[in-house]
Amino acid sequence: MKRRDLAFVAVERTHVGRVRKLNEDRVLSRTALGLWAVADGMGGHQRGDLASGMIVDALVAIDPMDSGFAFLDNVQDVIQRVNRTLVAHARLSAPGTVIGSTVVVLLAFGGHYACLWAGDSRGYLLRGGRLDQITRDHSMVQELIDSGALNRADAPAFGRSNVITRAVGVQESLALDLHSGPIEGDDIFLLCSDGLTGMIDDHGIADVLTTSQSLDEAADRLLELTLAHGAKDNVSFVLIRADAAQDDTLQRLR
Ligand SMILES: [Mn+2]
Repeated sequence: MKRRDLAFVAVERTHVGRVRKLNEDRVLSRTALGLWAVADGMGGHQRGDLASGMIVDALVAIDPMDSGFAFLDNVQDVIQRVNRTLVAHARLSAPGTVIGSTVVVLLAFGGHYACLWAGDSRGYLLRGGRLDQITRDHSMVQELIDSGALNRADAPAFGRSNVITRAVGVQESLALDLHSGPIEGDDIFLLCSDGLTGMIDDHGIADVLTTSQSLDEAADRLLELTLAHGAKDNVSFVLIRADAAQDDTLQRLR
């Protein structure tokens, strides 16, 4: 079997939006390492940008690993360490202080991906023209949908759409969810904060991704569309495309 090498291209955008004064979202793009992330500091909480910034800073410091397992382990450790630091920090602050952030991370290693998350920042995969959400929100809305108390169709109109049930920095023990699988050539991954998905539905996102000529164009259009819809929240995302190297290119390189 021929070995297919993958190369990645990524673009990212982060914008304060049209209503908020502070951008508490942070994005990370370390394409050479195969590591990308979006963190959304929790609005309404004190120092949300501190929490999202700490997550990204910790991921910036990760060294290359020689196995996918070690890589994933390391990323999980780093986020758990930030969680402990934030929880300890909050304890030293005024009672009731929470310094939290959502996180969604994508790792690529040896032709496989792993997506880790906590909260309602999402990961999507566009493959063969079809967009699938590869994360599951840790939110009140998602829990109500899962329990059958709320129809998915009614979810956008549901008032407490911003209430999340899991985040980094909120509880002593943090469970990060994980979704993983093989990467195929032309796969496009999207990591985003809820400032994007709160303004554009999955069909709208898929339409932009499937009709843009480049990742840059897709990113520009996603941001423009979000702003045109009112951008009530900070909006941040990373688009990552996997390109399969051509066999003849590999031949020449060898
Ligand atoms: Mn948000």
